[in-house]
Amino acid sequence: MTSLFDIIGPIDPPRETIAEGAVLLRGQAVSFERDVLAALETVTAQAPFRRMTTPGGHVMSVAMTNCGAAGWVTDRTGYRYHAVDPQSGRPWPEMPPAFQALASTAAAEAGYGEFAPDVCLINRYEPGARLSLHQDRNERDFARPIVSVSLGLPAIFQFGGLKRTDPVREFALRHGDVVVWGGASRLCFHSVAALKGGVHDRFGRARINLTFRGAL
Ligand code: MD6
Ligand code: FE
Repeated sequence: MTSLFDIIGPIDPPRETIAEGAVLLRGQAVSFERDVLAALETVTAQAPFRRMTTPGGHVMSVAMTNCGAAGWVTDRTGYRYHAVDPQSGRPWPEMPPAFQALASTAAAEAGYGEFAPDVCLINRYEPGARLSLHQDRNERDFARPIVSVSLGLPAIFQFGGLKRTDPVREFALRHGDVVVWGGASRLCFHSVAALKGGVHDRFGRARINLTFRGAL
């Protein structure tokens, strides 16, 4: 028998603590969507998405760009934040006001007041793209949270512990969901499973993830 659950899909709580210091806010970005999409177009016109190379020599399946005072980059020499886009030789585009508003509103909602990010790393996943297990540890201090916004196609986010071998829990992140992540879980290992196919009505065959950081 078909239940209402089969028709409308899973019902998630609007707010879920996924680990100590990490909060998942369902749909938090939806009301910012129009302005964020317009700002994203401005940023990517100046600093297009590109697939970077890891220090180990692999070309990443996720395409990336940045805005803000610096950008996260990787090449054969390592991972780092850099004030200049290596592709254009110019500073990264400024952080759009709509991005700042979304990040600080979500951080405050999650209990991290006064969060003013200086960097936004923008990830684009097309079907098959994935992000392998990693920690975010290129930022100067780990006291500040990261605000992570999911737009477009859904993805499975895998969240582990402080050791690479710790078990992971999985969370479906859908359009508009925001994870605010800091405190005791700031250095937890995490990954994104290979994106499934599909078409989103505004973002097409892609998932866009914005991660706002205090990096400098
Ligand atoms: C993504 N996110 O969701 C990849 N890192 O596409 C991350 O790697 C990430 O969401 C640190 C904090 C939050 C994140
Ligand atoms: Fe990460």
